[in-house]
Amino acid sequence: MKIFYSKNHYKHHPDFEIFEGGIKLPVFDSPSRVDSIISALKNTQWAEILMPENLDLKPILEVHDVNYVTYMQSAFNEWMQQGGELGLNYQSSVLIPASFPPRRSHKIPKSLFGRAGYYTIGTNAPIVAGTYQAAIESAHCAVSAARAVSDGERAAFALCRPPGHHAGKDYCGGYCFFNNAAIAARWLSSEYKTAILDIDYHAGNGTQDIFYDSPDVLTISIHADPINHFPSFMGYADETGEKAGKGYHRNFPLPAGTNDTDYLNALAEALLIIQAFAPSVLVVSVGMDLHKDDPISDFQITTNGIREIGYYIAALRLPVVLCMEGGYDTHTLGKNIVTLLSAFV
Ligand code: OKP
Ligand code: ZN
Repeated sequence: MKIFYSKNHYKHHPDFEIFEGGIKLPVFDSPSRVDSIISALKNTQWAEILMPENLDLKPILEVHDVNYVTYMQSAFNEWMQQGGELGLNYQSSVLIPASFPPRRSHKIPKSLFGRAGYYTIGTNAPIVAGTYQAAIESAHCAVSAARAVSDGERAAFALCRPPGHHAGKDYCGGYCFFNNAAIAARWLSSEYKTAILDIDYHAGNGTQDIFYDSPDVLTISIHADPINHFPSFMGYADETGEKAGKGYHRNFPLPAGTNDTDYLNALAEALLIIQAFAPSVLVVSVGMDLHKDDPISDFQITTNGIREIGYYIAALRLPVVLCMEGGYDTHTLGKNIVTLLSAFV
């Protein structure tokens, strides 16, 4: 199986993020997550590890607002120009906004932190010097995997970091900057009927938002009930799309303690909806934070459950583009990814 990954993900390495209560914690989305996955993949007979194509901004601008992309490109350097006066250091500085727009406000202020607040949904998307480059190449991994599948591969894996499914057309949040899976799906959808299935533990609010009024791409997310978990404001069962997109989005919020059987029941229902839509290609947002050992999650899913999830999805017999999202237990992450991907080998 073709695996696309860029070493430049290392350039996105903020030292901390800010949790509820103002608690400053080391980032969960650490570069070592990718090390865990790469070393497990290297121990298989089937992983062919490749660099992403350089596709510049074109496929990204099919999903993201140009002013948001420009903001992402210049934000850190602008912060250094301002922060430099405060004696901050280029290597250790982090851009995190502290003011967010009131609902329905569409004024985009000129100031850096006005824009930062406008383009960010929370404190969990810290921007450092290498974030933009890492995020661009992460999106290129997704499009490269989409192209491999379009060229006839049964499945391809985009080892995206930073992840993408919380990023909307014009916002970052929840460790995500560009929505890799949405970019891959948009790229595919010009030629193929495309569906997205998001199995990350967190609701894929960005993906939901991007395709919410569109019937072209069916989007389904199975996740922890947002009543208790990030992203809090989206991911509820009654959100099913709007306008022409009505009926083309579905959420499956699941309770704390969800086990293999509970999860597979929800997945089976989701897969029936996908079959009824009859896509010719499937994009999967793969978050391994649904595993029982994940440090920020409360599902009880085992590695065997993950193997079953792979079999269930593979049984659709559709070409599949898998994009990495979350998963923060570096001890089990590599093994779980290899277990999931094995279903498509
Ligand atoms: C990104 B992905 C918990 C705050 C956690 C950020 C979670 C981002 C998850 N109190 N906030 O979907 O794995
Ligand atoms: Zn997640």
